[in-house]
Amino acid sequence: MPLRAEQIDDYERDGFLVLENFVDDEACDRLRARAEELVRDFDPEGLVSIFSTQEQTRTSDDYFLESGDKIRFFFEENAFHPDGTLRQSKEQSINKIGHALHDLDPVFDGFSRTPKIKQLVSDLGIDDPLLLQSMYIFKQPRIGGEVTCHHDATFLYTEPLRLVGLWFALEDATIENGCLWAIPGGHKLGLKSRFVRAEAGGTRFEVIDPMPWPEERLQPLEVKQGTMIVLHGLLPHLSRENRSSKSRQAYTLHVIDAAANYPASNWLQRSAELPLRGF
Ligand SMILES: O=C(O)CCC(=O)C(=O)O
Repeated sequence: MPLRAEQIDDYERDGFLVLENFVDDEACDRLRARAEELVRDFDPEGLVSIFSTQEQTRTSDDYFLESGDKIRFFFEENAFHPDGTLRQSKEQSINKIGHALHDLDPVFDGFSRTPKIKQLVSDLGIDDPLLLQSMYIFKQPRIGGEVTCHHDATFLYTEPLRLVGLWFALEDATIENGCLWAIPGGHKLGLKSRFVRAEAGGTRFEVIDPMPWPEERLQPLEVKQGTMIVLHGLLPHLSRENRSSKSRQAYTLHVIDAAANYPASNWLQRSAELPLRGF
């Protein structure tokens, strides 16, 4: 069903849209089960690539930089004891899987490429969509890390900016287990920074506007499983730590418009073997 005019107005005013019951429980369960299988089959031997948006330089290793067209696993920052052993089971230590699940895994492909999502993206004015990035985010019980305030355009910049983030709640998301928070209307504040590949290797932030985010304007987006939150590429949002005993699993998909330029300086790049595709 196409978006109603008032929903498009809300999206343009607030920079986000909360669509309850967008996916059914069966689809959520299927995706959760597939993620569980992928983690079960993942052998972490020799790999300690810890993801934290607080300290991006740490992740500027090849494993992260080459993950744009792969299925790769990133640990929670607090997953390890000082001696390098895991605090919790492997299954409860992974922060996220990224960044090409939607192109490389049939179950994720099927979840991501539906007529309903295609219609929604078209309603939001993305005429020639390309599915750029996917992430499965676990927000693990007790050690689920904070994602500091940012907008997605910092990481997935296009000229002009044509970026939509789709965030699917695969479990109920509450303040307690680390739901999203967003600044309504904050997408009108303009681009703050870009996360780019550094000339000397690795990555760096290119700061455009050093003003801090008006975090006092953040509002929690507590949602039920099956809800999809649409995020404008410039919308400031975050999620806090999860200290609760429940995970808060979510799947995100980022869509750009083929008509916009995707700079070679963006951190996330694809090899010629796996070009971006639409729906
Ligand atoms: O799911 C989360 O905790 C944060 C996700 C997020 O901010 C993003 O994907 O940009």
